[in-house]
Amino acid sequence: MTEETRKAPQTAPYTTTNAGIPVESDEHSLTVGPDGPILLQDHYLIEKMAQFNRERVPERVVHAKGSGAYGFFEVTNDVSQFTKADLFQPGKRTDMLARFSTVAGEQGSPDTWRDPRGFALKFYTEHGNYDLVGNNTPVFFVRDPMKFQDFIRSQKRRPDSGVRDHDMQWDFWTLSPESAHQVTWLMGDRGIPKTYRNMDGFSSHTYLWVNAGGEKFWVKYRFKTEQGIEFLTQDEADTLAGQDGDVHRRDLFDSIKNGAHPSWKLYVQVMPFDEAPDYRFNPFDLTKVWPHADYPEIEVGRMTLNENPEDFFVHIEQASFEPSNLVPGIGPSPDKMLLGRLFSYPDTHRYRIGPNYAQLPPNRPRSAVNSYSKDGPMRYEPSRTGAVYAPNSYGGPAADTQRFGEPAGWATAGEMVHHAYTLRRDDDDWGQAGTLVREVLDDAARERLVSNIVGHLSDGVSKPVLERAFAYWRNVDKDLGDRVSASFQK
Ligand code: HDE
Repeated sequence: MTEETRKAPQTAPYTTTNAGIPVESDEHSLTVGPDGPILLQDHYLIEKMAQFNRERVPERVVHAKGSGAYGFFEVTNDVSQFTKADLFQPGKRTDMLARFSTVAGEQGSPDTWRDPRGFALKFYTEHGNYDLVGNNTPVFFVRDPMKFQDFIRSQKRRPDSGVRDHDMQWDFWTLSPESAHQVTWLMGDRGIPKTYRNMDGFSSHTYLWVNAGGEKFWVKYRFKTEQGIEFLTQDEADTLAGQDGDVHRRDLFDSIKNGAHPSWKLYVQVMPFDEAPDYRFNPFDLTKVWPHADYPEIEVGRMTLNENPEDFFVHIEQASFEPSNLVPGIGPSPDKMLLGRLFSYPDTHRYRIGPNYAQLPPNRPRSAVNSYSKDGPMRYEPSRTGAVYAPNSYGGPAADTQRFGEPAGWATAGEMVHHAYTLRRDDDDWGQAGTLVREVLDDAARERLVSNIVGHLSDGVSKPVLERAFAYWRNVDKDLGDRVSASFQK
């Protein structure tokens, strides 16, 4: 006999198993007598334990801690002369999903650690999902995907003690001078935004845009926060890390719940296709920006986040962003990092979520899917094609290059080499970082930069690495390096 100790309120639904069968008890397992052994036939108990053991999927190998919301993107300026992508056509409004994140921390890590922030967007366009998976900084630490794995390991935990280690971080950075521009951003005020709502988002990479006439342009995107840029000092961030590790997650959720819908204006810098070969910086090098004096910002539209996820795991943890999701009118550039990412993201999703991840609610396109993919673990949608092979004579889908054109690409030729980019006139690793320090930061921001660097370097960095760090900062800016070094002579 089973016994219910608490009666369900009349309005509440009755509990069922995963198969919808009414259960006999929410609180007591099925036993032989009140004290007796548990029976294997208590299927509901076993289902509960087994389900619990499988509640987690692997966390993202980077960007594990994040928050997200749904919203929409609306076009406010006519950029159809540059791209035919449907989401950027005049008058268009497109539903979307955004996820913001820190990079190096795990799922439970504090939101206020110094780190770049991910700025991942998925637009549900008429021609499938367009994903723009950027950061809150316009540049990155390395420029070749070969170094990404090493870079991330230097930022994560040591294999022996399992703790993070500033010596590893500075060792890698100072041996990789291309990191200087991004590390300058990171050590400055933008390294800890006040909330996810108070930061800008960048494509970081250069992308290719193609208009209806087939003309090509190179573009960089920037989403400017309409809440204003605000940041936390190191002390404020450290205090918050102890008090409320989820402060940014809470802020985003509560703002949207309370009707304060955060928004960002999108601008692009557009470079005519033929200007790339002679531009003074390599326009595809992810450690460089295009100065606004060379390529001014052009308004495109506004994104607004107005809907919290109904279930965090379903909609945010399982959200799968991939730079390979490019729609007609948008293509990749020769940026080596971007090309590496085209492979890496769908690969991680197949491992982390499963091969049918694209069918889950946050990832499911809102336009028709007529692919020839079929079956596999946890398949949810039936195969949509009448015929399961192509070509076929039974009316199955057929690729339509007449309508959508050839893939957006560029011509290329040359020997196969393992080599760095060819240097341009103004290409060096320190120049743009130095300009940021001297021309963008004011005195107070420079002071905080010095103090943040010194604080970071004071935490377990070995003598030889420390010496290299002084040289690194002197290369960025002589005065800055001298000030950092002087703090250690006191
Ligand atoms: Fe990522 N990155 N990344 N990344 N990245 C991932 O994908 C990777 C890079 C960025 O909210 C992973 O789904 C490689 C640059 C964001 O779900 C993984 C390279 C930029 C997010 C991966 C890069 C980013 C990720 C981990 C060098 C800014 C979170 C889990 C070639 C422009 C997306 C996952 C979200 C996540 C690989 C470099 C941004 C492992 C190989 C540059 C915002 O696939």
